[in-house]
Amino acid sequence: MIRLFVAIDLPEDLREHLAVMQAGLPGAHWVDPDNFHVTLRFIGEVPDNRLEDIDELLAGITARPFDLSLAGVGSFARGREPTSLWIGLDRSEPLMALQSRIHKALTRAGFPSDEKRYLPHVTLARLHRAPAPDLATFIAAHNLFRAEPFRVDQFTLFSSQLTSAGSIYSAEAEYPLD
Ligand code: 2AM
Repeated sequence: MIRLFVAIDLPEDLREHLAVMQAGLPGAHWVDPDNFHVTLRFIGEVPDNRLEDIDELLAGITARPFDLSLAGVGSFARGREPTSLWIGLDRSEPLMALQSRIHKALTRAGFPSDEKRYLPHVTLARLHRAPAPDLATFIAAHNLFRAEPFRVDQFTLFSSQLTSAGSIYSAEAEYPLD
């Protein structure tokens, strides 16, 4: 089996920009900047022999390149327990259209996903018992964060290996937009 997801990679200068923010929050397990990405669609565990079908399906998706801007900070929680800290993105119609096309194609091909509303983000940290006041302070301090727009001219199929040292992501294939 292979664990897969589809995502947009970030340029190196933006990774460095985000890495500077990774400090000053107790309970934060900071994501390795090499692993920063905007997930478009989580696929999950599939038999290795489905990789080719998924590759073909993704290669058939067409879209024009577009610009994206990272802006704002937020957190996800399970119940009252915060689980992750993320950087948000400005609303982008081309991003939502690309996500929807990929999501529908995969669902039609028999790769289901959770039905949660798509909220694009870049995960900065996983949280384990981060004290609520510290999290609120971090979010307030970084809430006005805004980066220069970057050009999205491809998307990527990643595999994810779960190890005791964390997830290792590898690019399996890249799909240019043009
Ligand atoms: P996250 O960063 O918000 O946790 C690889 O796991 C990528 O797929 C992560 O970016 C993760 O988002 C995303 N993802 C989306 N749904 C997921 C799920 N049900 N399980 C694991 N990862 C998921």
